[in-house]
Amino acid sequence: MDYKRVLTIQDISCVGQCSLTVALPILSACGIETAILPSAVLSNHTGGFSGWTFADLTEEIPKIREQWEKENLSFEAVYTGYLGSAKQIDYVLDVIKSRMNKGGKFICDPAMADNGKLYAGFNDNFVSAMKKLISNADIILPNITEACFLTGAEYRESYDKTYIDELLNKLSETGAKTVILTGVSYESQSTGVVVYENGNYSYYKHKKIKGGCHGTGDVYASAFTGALMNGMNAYDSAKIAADYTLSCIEYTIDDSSHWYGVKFEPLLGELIKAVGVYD
Ligand code: PXL
Repeated sequence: MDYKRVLTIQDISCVGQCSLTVALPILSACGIETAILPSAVLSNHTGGFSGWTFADLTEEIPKIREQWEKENLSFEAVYTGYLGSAKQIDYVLDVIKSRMNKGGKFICDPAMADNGKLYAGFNDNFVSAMKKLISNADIILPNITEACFLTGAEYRESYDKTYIDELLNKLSETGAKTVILTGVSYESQSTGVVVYENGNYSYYKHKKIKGGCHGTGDVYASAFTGALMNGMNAYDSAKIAADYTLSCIEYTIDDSSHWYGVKFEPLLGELIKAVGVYD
């Protein structure tokens, strides 16, 4: 397996097991050199805590890009997650255009919403900027809420295959080449991911655990990127990421004191094995 350098652009939530504190260890465990570009620094994430500090790093991004240009530092893939401002999105696109190797993959997790609502601090302006970002992506990993904001589709708690197919068609029209739609559940005991690529849909269904955990979208996108960078195709990467995320939720769900994230670290060995880092 080649040794690859990936850049991930998302926030540092100092506490809370999301974004860079999840992406960096997961990608490293997958044997990938991981460079980071923090979009913002928060004391903790915004999902469930009563408050947080927020230092926006938007204006650092062009300076960092210019310095990387001087050093001729480039990346085999760029994986973006939670971004700090709408303005930042143009800067992120400049980084990708300038620093991603030819033939590299841009993987975009449009992390901005869940359960029918935008995360605190995001607005329509941010959604418009995110639409522009996904139109440049090779692979996008929205959940259903994000898919609705990105396409203007109505958000529904319960739905059928026709609704999901229409959502996927609309998402593919945005310009992203491959769509991985997460959290697609047609029955109460199961959930899964739909992989849409070259006009074909594949559904990977797995057990559903009652009560969600925070940060699982970031665990999922990071494990997906790790598997993909190890040469797996999109469907196998989506499946490995789903199995790993499910294990993390099962390992955490009974510990009510751990409501803010999943205990993904003790299960990294499982992911390393599935991805075949040592094969
Ligand atoms: O997990 C997504 C995420 C990332 N970063 C911050 C967040 C959230 C979700 O709420 O608040 C700061």
